[in-house]
Amino acid sequence: TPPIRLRDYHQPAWSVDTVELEVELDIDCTEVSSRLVLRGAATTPSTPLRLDGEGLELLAISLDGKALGSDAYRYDKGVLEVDGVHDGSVLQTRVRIRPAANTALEGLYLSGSRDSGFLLTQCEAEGFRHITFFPDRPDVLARYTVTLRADRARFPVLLAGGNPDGQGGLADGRHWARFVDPHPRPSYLFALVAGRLEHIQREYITADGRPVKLVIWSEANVIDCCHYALDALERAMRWDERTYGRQYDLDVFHVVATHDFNMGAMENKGLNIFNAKYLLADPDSSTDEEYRAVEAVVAHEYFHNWTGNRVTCRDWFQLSLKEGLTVFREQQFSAEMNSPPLKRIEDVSLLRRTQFPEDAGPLAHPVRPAEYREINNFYTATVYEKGSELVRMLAGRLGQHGFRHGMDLYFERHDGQAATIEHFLAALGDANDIDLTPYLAWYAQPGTPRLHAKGQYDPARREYTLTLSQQMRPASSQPDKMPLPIPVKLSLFDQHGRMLPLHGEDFGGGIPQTESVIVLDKAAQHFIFRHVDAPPVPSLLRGFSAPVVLECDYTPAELALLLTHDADGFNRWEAGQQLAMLAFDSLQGTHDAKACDAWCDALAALFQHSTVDDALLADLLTPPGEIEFADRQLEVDPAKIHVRRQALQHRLATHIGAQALLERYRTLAADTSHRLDAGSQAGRRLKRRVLELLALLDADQAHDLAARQFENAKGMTDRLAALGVLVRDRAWQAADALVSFRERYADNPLALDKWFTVQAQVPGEAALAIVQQLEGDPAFTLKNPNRARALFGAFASANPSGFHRIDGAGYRLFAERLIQLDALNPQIAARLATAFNGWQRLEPVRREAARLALGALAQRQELSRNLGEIIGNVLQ
Ligand code: HT7
Ligand code: ZN
Repeated sequence: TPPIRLRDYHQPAWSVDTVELEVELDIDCTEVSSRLVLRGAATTPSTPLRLDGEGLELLAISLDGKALGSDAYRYDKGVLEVDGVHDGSVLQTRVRIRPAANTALEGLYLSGSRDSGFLLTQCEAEGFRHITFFPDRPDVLARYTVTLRADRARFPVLLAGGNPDGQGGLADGRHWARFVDPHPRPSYLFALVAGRLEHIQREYITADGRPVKLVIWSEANVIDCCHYALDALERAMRWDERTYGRQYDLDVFHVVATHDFNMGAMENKGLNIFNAKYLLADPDSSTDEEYRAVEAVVAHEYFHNWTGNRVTCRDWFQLSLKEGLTVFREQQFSAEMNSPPLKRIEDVSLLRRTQFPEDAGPLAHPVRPAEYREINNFYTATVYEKGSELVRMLAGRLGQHGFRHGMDLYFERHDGQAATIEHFLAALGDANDIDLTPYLAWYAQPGTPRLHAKGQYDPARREYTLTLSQQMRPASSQPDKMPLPIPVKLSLFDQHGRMLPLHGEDFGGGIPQTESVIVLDKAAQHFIFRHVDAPPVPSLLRGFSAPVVLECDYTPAELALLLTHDADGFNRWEAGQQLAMLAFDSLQGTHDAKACDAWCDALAALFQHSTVDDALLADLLTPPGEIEFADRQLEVDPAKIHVRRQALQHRLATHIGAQALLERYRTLAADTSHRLDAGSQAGRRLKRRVLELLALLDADQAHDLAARQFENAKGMTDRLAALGVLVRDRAWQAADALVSFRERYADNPLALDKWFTVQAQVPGEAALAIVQQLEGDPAFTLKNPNRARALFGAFASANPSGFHRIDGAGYRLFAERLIQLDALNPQIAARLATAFNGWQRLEPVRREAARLALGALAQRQELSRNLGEIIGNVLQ
């Protein structure tokens, strides 16, 4: 089938005013009756109505009250075509669907066991067509009334999006509940849930004084783990009122946790559904990082109520309109709730680990893709994370108040509409009288731009000239790339690490500032700084002001100066990362050995005279990951990268010294409480890093400490950190620890996932046998996405030295499992398969092995459209 193209977009010929759904729920056989009131946008009434419908057993169909004969409609290849429809027509259908047989987790499906599990839906992007016939596209906005009927004993709780509108009993032990949503919405936001669930709830009063019932639902055994999410939800609601003036707009807000979910969560109107991993939190089974993730995802889904639901996307090419914007809003929120520099470090690391490699290989696509075959494959780091970076640049360009005005205008203009990225830029621009259309190029061009910076000091004129230039590697599909507007936030430092006031035409009048933003919008530009007494050290791209790769030939001493003195935590970390890159190069002989010493000396000094907080220190002591190192290599040997990165860390540990590490560990370990405040979290983060460094110097000592930490840990953060050290080092204490962890968490799927992951991440050749053994564990199943990701995602995407074995056995095993998984759940198979991205840059032996495995996969006839598209693209 040909791809779907942005340039082929046409408004729908028919839209839908109202939808009335009646759902007779049953695990094996559910019947869905629908009544659609149709609106003819078509000028020609003869245009047949075309509705999407996948795998539906059509039981009855009528138009304007008359049953249709088989000559009046056609149902073939996922489309129902109906003749004789006119403006105001009423189409009624009744279909049968089979939730228990649905392993793809798209449409209506069963979570958990037949006896005790519950029914739920997932409709984004195109799941509604698996439930009933409908124009299943985001630009058809309709008002929904949903009536659910089911056996009361088996399905005591019945939920759908919108406000409750009655409930009651029926004959034969059945009952019903009705929900009405006053807000027109696209079909992808439809949701229902039915089963035995417990809840916690609280009343929330909006800024306007309206009461809203907030309810979180889960299976009974984990309902006590939902309190943190409820608190986070309330924080997010207040924040959106305060920051964007946005209030919640229904009487109830339901949130449901499931262990069977393809993604993180889903923002269905009034009925959010969450992967349990991002909703449940308790100290015994969740790490500090997971607590932060729960807060972030709860906020993200809530923020969608305005950026996504009230203003939705015209078509799926505009996906970043809601996702990039909502990720940005979540990043702002999380930074405010926690620590801005730590949040920025976390987000930029994620971008570099996931989006940069995506943008550098055959899966690269613009933030607004031009075409796709399977939209589910485009929920990518580029659409989400790079999309958020683009919004960040726009927000930076407009300033806090300008951005708020722009957002106000965007909501004012497009509330209740399906909008495009052009609409968004126009609203932001119009509210500020600024033309933002040059930023459209960022949405259209794939690839990470390179920003080259070169400084020159003229002592006679006391001038420093910074020359910035941008390059894009031309991708075959887009040979003529436009220069992009690249905002570069910068400061200058003197040799003592003091910030200099910025003088010059480019830096405004008035009192000189020490930080400024210049915008490079040509291929190259010079910027002149005046009254500079000595050669300065520029701190560029502060706060990561644009999603680019900075190329600047800093000396190790200059980077060490920034690492030691920059007052901004993010930039301090960034200088350390750049210096670690040079240090890494020095270990492979491609850079001056001084870099390694400079990195180690600067960090050892910071370690001793701790002038930064513990969490930032932990991040400073962590070099870039193996994937980031690989991203800079022309030819990648993952085993060598692993060994060199270990050697780099060994050097660092040696510089700090075993004694200093041990002492710091003991000091940090003296706090045995498990509180969630920032200070306690920071302490645990540093303790883990110190233990990891110590393990490189004195393995016996570190393993003893780790074993003790594992036994005495009060919470999951310490327990998992200790287990990680033991398992990765293959310490003799690891076996007992694994058994004890396995027993302790036998009934806790989220904790068991961590048990699988920690073992799948054992570096090097040993990983494959471990993964094979874990596949045989009774708790392993490919049917559960979290479990499949915990084992195979961790192995293939997060363990480069384990997956990329030189004999290709990692690729072969993984490819076989992808085939099995594809038959069950194509979305998850396709997502996991992206682990093959970048295979073309592997050294020749591994490259050939990967090519063979991928070639064999591509030959398979039975591949889903999801997996087929990823394999086809990766092979390009
Ligand atoms: N908007 C949600 C996307 C989503 C999804 C997409 C495809 C398949 C399954 C899915 N589950 C959720 C998630 C979000 O970004 O908030
Ligand atoms: Zn989202």
